[in-house]
Amino acid sequence: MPETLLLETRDGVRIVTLNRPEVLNAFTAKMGDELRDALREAEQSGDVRCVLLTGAGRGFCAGQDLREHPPGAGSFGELLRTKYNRIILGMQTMGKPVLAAVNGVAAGAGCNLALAADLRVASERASFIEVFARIGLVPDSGGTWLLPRLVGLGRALEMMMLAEPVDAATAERIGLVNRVVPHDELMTHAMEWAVRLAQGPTRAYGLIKRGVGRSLSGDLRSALDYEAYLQDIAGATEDHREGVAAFREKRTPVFRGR
Ligand code: LHQ
Repeated sequence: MPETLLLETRDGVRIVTLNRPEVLNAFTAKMGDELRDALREAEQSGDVRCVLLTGAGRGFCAGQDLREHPPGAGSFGELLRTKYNRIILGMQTMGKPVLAAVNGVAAGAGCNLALAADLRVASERASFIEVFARIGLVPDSGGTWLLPRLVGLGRALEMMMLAEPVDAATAERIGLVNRVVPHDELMTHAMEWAVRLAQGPTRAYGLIKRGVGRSLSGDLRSALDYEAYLQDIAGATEDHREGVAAFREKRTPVFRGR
């Protein structure tokens, strides 16, 4: 049993709750290891077809626990390479959808953790802070790559340099989150999407992630080639056959993630 996370599986959704609410779920090395393991396990588990990441208490995640890793305590680069980077890549390369239910403040690496999810549903109490410059650091955990792609260069640099909180309504307006919902309804709304995704064509979702991830750093010709390659894989899945059969029979498809 992890010490810093709560894990639950419902309707094909693995709910991963960061659970250090007294410090707004700030990251320790232990939490980094446990989250990496939880993501790996979710990826491998046949019972899981969607991951939902959220935080306990009033915060989503306040980034690195500054008490555990004060200035001079060791190499930041090493900490990033061995903990954070693996989590971010684990989420982005997982062949299953990852949804973040952002319940409160998401700061520093915690903000970028939310950005590394495929979709974000936010409480109206959520806020996003690329807090790094406040303490003389640069955004890490994928922030420099993810944020400009989500909100554009100008807004990304504003968030990174001024390091001010972006409230939920603004986050929705600039495309930082997909939906904002009343705080008390956050998990209901997030689970609606998560269950829908868990019942979807999992292999196709994984291939969509690969295609979009690759296209962001290539040209149109390469994207077209890669789409053709991915479509051969998707076209050979059981879910594709089921989708077409359901269309012909005028019924709802039953996808099995195969
Ligand atoms: C915390 C933390 C925290 C410990 C709140 N640590 N206790 C990666 C690798 C290598 C090196 C460095 O960095 C990284 C990535 C990073 O993430 S760097 C960025 C680290 N994070 C921050 O700088 C954020 C620090 N926190 C804040 O600025 C505020 O707490 C925010 C704006 C998140 C929320 O403000 P409030 O809502 O006013 O809450 P609060 O400040 O009162 O926090 C509540 C408690 O949580 C408080 O404890 P206390 O015992 O006083 O009640 C805070 O000390 C604690 N806490 N963040 N990162």
